[in-house]
Amino acid sequence: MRPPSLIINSLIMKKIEKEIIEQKNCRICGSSKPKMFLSLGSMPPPNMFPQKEQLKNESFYPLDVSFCKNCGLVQLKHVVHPDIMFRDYIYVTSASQTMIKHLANLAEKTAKRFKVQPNSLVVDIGSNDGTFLSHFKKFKVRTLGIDPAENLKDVAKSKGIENIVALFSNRIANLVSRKYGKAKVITAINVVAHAGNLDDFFKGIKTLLSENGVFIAEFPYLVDLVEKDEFDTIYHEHLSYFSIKPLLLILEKYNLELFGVKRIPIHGGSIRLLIRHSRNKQKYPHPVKELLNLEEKIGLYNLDTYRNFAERVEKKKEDLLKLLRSLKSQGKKIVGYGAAAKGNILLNFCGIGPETLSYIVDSIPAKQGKVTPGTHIPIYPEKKLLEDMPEYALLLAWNFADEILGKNTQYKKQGGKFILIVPEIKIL
Ligand code: DWN
Repeated sequence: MRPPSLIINSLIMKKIEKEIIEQKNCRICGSSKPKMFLSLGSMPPPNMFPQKEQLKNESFYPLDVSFCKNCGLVQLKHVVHPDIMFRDYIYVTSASQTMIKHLANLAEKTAKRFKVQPNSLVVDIGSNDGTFLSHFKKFKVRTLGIDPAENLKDVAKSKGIENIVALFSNRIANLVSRKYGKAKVITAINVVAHAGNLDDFFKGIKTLLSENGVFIAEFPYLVDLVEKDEFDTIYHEHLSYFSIKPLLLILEKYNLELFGVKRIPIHGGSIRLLIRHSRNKQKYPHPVKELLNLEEKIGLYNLDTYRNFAERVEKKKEDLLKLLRSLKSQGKKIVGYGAAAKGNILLNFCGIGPETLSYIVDSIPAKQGKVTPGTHIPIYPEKKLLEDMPEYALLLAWNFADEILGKNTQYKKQGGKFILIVPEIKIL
């Protein structure tokens, strides 16, 4: 029998029949016709920074968001083929000290709380560059990454982490459990929202998770998205925008239970879920009930909430463009800080190009020297900010505001000002 990695790669290498499909039914409850409440327009996937020769033929895909009245799931209306978005992936988990510290802390807490033993198997789905799993090495566990990005396999390997190049699925879960055994810990940090087939994903968790194992998932929380108008976190990679209620439906379907949940500040506000094989039909723990009540209270199961959100998004766009136009009319120079995926959503949705932002500075070498998808704003290393001293820097990577403002005190001392957009537009 061919080793799993060869079979797995053939899964990835199959030809892309259709670049984009319409998600007609709800991806959790299957009820037809989720209601569209916001369109951000058509734009390239926000992590696809074009090479020079691609500038004239970038692919633009619609970014329309719908709400399922039946189960409450907020989801994209269209699904871009995962191979287009993830096979050559420019985002790396190690792009910020904030994220590195966050993951180191999570690894430490997980290893201690769930008493992982030497030789226990820890699997990270969406393992990216291996940053997270590398923090488990000191616990002498066996680690395995699963990630569709071919370009990141060697980066992970340089950290001593083996990545299987594949999208997680029940088939991959079977291959892994046959070759490596069941997992004591499975993690998925900013991954579940990206899963094209949630049934197949959770079937895979059920297959791979050992009897007393734990599945730890983290992803942006819909409460934060709606309460802080974080519309730029809506992008082609994020197919689902979760509240707890619809998630419980799919967990119960696969006899999995949510035994712990916690709100955390990372990425503009996320939740961390502790999931295991159902032990008894126990009712939900108190923190789960608290969040269900909160979701009900702020109207997350009601279409009007999203219609009001959409109105606020349009208003934020108008207000930002008015501010930028006024600064430009005063002859001010404005640049962007952080060529983040969310920043590319904002720029494309607002039609902001090099006529407004002269350039964007970013710490990731792979992004420097490129231009932003769809808007073609040139990207430079961060040091250009102090060299050039533009009057204003639009903070596109607002989720790392503390870290970025902290490292740019000299720019502010010399009179530079940051423009923030989340939770509201303000100049610092
Ligand atoms: O789900 C996802 C979220 C979690 O992260 C991924 N699918 C994609 C990614 O979105 P993103 O591109 O918005 O991620 P970041 O890490 O929020 O982007 C931050 C950008 O800012 C990076 O390009 C790096 C840059 N940066 C910088 O230039 N200087 C970041 C920091 C902290 C800095 O000091």
